[in-house]
Amino acid sequence: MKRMYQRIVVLTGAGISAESGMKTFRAEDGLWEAHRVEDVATPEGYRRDPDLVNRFYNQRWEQLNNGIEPNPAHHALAELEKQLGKGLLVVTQNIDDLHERAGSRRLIHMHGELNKGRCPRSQQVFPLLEPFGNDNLCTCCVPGQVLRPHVVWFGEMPLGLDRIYRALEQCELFISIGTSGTVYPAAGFVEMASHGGADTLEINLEPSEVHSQFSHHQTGRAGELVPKLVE
Ligand code: BJW
Repeated sequence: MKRMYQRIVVLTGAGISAESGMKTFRAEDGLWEAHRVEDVATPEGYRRDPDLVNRFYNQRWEQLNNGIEPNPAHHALAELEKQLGKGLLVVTQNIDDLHERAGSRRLIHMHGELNKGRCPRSQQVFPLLEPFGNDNLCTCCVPGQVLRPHVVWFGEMPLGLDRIYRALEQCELFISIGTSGTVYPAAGFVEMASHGGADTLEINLEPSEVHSQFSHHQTGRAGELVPKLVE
């Protein structure tokens, strides 16, 4: 890998954290099995019932902060960063911090971060050391404003897009790992990378919605396949 490509962009989705014990979204026993997407993944849903949305994220917060660990796929990407340095950018749709815990530093959380809260007035972001609730206040407003989850819901603008688009234009290889390819703009990254002349590789348990746009495919578990790429 290091010898063949000098500039690589990796997109990760819920599937890379599945082997660590985090639930994916669209599986039969997934996160949305018991919830309507409109209720827990839209700004309208949050305005309607913030307590429901806070409970949804708190369950995941508790899970993430109690015994979940990065798996071999996260560790392999951190190792790849050691080899390639600035040549690697990991873009994750996940809001867990498993890439950071494995050692990745050149990382963009395009859909936000579970361990952070955001002031809805100033948009300032704060670390969240305890679950969401009405007592999580910002320090940028007087009196303090209740923080909302620092996540990107449907209809909101994903984070870091300028930097992501620049990296996609310049990369020689684009790898997508563990994402169903159903959510845009992330599902459109393969097309952008191909357009710029990059090779493209999908690693997933099953073909994604944008499977046919990739030049190469590896079907199976990320925890087994990603470490082999980096060897
Ligand atoms: C394994 C595995 C193992 C399992 N090994 N694999 C038409 C065209 C274009 C856009 C739109 C459109 N209609 C509507 C839109 C906009 C909308 C959208 O995409 N809607 C679609 C439903 C069509 N998008 C937006 O609103 C976005 N914003 C936006 O577009 O702004 C305007 C804009 C305009 C122009 C340019 C740029 C922007 C915002 C999207 C926000 C998504 N937010 C969520 C919630 C975040 C917080 C949270 O975590 O709760 O993000 S939704 C949810 O889906 C979450 C995920 O990050 C995201 C993707 O899910 P992911 O990761 O793919 O998970 P799964 O479960 O779907 O798939 C897991 C995969 O792993 C499966 O394939 C398994 O097989 C596999 N797997 N185990 C390998 N061990």
